[in-house]
Amino acid sequence: MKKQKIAIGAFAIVIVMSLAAGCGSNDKPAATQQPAAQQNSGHDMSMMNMPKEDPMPMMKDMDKALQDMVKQVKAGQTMDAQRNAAQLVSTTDKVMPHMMDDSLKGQLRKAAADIKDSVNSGKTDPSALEGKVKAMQDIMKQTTTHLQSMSHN
Ligand SMILES: [Cu+2]
Repeated sequence: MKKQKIAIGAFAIVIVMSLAAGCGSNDKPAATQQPAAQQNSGHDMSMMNMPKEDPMPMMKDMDKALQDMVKQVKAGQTMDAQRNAAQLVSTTDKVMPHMMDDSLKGQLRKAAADIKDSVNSGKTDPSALEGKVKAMQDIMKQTTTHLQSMSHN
């Protein structure tokens, strides 16, 4: 009986220790990464007050929202299409602080807003939307190229 209790006690200590170690190892990389990121952001990033995050996944989210939205408009799923149109605009807003080309920013913002307005009007003609989607995709391509010209650590 006593031996069993000791064994359980020892087992519990091992679990607690491994949990503590797990937490510690999770904290450490985050703590050591931050000063490194600040050092690397000595040029454009700090000047522009950019959020310390990679905008490339945002471009992927934007592309996905756009593609899903097109499918939903074609399928007559208006509510879902409107949700993705809103998503499209909000990802655009997230990417904005990373862009340093005001003209391109304006184009991107306008293209996303045009699509959202069109989808929100409820009577979206898929063929009319096609032109706006093509314009958006073209601007997104330019944005990706623009963002790749900067370093994001
Ligand atoms: Cu940036």
